[in-house]
Amino acid sequence: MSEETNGSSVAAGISPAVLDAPREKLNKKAITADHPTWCPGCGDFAVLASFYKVLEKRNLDHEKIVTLAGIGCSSRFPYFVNGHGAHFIHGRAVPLASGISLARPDLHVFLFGGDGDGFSIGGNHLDHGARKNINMVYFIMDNFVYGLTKKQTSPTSPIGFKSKTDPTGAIDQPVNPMKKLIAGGATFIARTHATQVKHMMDMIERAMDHQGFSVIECLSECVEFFPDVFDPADPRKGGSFELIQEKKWDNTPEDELRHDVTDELAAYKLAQLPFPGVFGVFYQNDRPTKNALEKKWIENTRDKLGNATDVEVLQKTFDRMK
Ligand SMILES: Cc1ncc(C[n+]2csc(CCOP(=O)(O)OP(=O)(O)O)c2C)c(N)n1
Ligand code: SF4
Ligand SMILES: [Mg+2]
Repeated sequence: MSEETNGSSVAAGISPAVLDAPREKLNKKAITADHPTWCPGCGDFAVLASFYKVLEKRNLDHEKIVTLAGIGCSSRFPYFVNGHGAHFIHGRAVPLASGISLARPDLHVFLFGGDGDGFSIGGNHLDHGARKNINMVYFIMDNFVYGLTKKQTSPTSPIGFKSKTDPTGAIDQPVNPMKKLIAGGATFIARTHATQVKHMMDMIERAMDHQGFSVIECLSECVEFFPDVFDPADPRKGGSFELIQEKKWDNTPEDELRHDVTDELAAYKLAQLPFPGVFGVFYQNDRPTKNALEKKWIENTRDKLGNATDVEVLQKTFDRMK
């Protein structure tokens, strides 16, 4: 167990003997909460199933799992996971998750939401979470529509999409999620499809293993208000699920053509491809997280103040303001 884990557990009044006792392997029954209330056939079911599978596979400590969300059909996610969680204000899940991640680095912070939540009302928060590189996994279930509020144009709706807000068809240029995330400074950026469970699981695991602001855009169909829109990337519906071929660094001529995930410009080029585009990891970068930088800054400050406690550091800061 890490020092951080011990520290927060002691603060929470839990004896280390209890935490170090052998525990049962995490299973689906333990992490399943309420019965999902999505429409039958909604893509979000497969995302939840993949998430359960990853939690089971990775056998995370149950009390370390936190799922957070804004508002939307997709944002109901935390209701269905038995763990710490919150269904927060529309578009404001990134700031909530940021505070939790910075204050409790021992927790696994997972954020779920929709295209409206992430790219419209929460678009600005997304950019700042990304540039600060705050450690979390943010899974965006993109259905190209506002589902919960019954079919308004979303920031990812294609031009021409007829909705309650655009009865004659959308006229605004949609957001390109991959370009927005690369430009924003996210350090792990991937794209997947809700019909491809193995691929979704792989992307979630890689995002979890990355230290920093990890975002996955998942095309997840709203069968009610924008059916069949993702069929062009679903092989069972005649489409093609084209994977990014990542460099293997094996010095072969084929490798020259493969994608270097650390190459920002190459990631932009992939993001330019016409719909349905390609799937996999677009970009990954090992820039220091705000969690690590802030921890160092706090330690230095404490050191300068003669190993002061948190309360003493705070008091001295207030004293300086007088
Ligand atoms: C501050 C605020 N503005 C607007 C709303 C209304 N509202 C709720 S969910 C939503 C959009 C949901 O779309 P999305 O995030 O794409 O999620 P989906 O339902 O499609 O999964 C809106 C506009 C709200 N609840 N709070
Ligand atoms: S309205 Fe659409 S996004 Fe919402 S639960 Fe139904 S199918 Fe899913
Ligand atoms: Mg949506």
